[in-house]
Amino acid sequence: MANDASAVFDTLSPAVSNGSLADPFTPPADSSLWRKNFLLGAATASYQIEGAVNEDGRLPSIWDTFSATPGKVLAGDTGAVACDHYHRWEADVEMLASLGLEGYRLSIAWPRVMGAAGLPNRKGLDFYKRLLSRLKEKGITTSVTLYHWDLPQHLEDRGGWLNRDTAYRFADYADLMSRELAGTVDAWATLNEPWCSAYLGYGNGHHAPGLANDRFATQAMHHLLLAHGLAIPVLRANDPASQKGIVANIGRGTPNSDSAADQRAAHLFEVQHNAWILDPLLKGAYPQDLFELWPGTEPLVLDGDMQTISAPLDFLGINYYFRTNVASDGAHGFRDVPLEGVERTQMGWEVYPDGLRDLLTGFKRTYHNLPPIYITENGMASDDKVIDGHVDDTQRISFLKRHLAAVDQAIKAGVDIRGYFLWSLMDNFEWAFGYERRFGVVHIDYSTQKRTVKRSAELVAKFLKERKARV
Ligand code: IFM
Repeated sequence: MANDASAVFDTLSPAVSNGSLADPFTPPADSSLWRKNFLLGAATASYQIEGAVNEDGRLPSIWDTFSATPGKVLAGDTGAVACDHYHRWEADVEMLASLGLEGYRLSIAWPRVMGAAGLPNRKGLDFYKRLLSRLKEKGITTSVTLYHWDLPQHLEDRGGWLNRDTAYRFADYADLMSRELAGTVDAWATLNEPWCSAYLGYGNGHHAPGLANDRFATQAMHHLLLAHGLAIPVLRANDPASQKGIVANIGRGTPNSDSAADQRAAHLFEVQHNAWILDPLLKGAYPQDLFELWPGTEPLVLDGDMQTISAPLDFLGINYYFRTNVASDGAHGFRDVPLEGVERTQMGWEVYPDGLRDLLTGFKRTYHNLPPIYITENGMASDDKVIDGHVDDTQRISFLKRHLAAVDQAIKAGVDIRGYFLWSLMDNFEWAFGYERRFGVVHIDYSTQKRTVKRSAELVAKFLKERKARV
């Protein structure tokens, strides 16, 4: 974890490094965040930052196809260039290290590293080998996600996640990656946010591949979770020293009133967002309430699948962003009732740190085998502008402080939380919202690719430097 402390601050503004700027970020003295073994890092994902979609033998992914389809992505943006990280990775690693960030969560683009016949694409693999080796040289803990939504298009052409065979192809991919990259990866996550892949990709069509059918969503989810379960033993065999887990996005649903119907609606919201993924992983069964919400959508499950899916995990990655206030829809489900007068981000998402604490403590009560947790994503989008060379992202600073306080509260309530990754290291391609929504702690000028460290990143760096200096 040992970044060279002297490197920290190299990129920081004098107001921060000489202490003349008021510090609205640093956690209070009794916060668990001061523990040196609490990992603090940043996250990105391949399609959102790499660009270079046609280089070195990379094959098309479902997001190349989807973003090239008119009307699917705001302003017609695509990931073709993104942050040009494929070419600028060395400078980006320097930036990460100069901020003192201790961990980096990245994802591998499956279509960059594996051909349609399952053979390795050496040039693509070499990119990740160089990147991961450099991160290790810098003392940065590496957390690698195998699937952050960029499914090879040739697999989608054969049914994608609706085809059970895709789960076996994923296990082959996990096998190749863990044989090639063993020793440079501290933690492997199989999937990022299967809820988004299954529901947004196959249930409402807002994400690639753009299909919209609840029955498709539950079957795609089953195959995604099966892919995860098949990959875990492969990763264990090939890279025994690393941690293995999965990353789930979770949502807080609160009832609009005390009525039994609204309470039930909030329960169903959380079943659909959380238990749909966590129950199969941690209890080996789908929550039956899900099929009350979506009658007749039970996936086809073969003998042994649920045991495969519920193989023990070394960690669970949790991504949290906001809560949703809901009421009964008068039938089987819930409807959103947006609250007035609450703080929101550029995405329109409500800022609600208590939701993170409440969900984490709730999971500890619900799942007796809850693995150690990493917050693998948390952050917010704001319409950040560079003014006189600086980005004053005051809302983000406050957002991060409050969510880290919620993490501290959950730790103090007994939840085993080992680390936190900011989403995101840099502004990037925000899926259906293109480049308009800026989640980074580093600003990207997409016309020049200039990186500007935002105030939030400076304050995180300042805290990390102080923590490191403590005896
Ligand atoms: O940008 C995404 C990321 O790819 C997955 N989790 C949510 C982020 C913000 O929407």
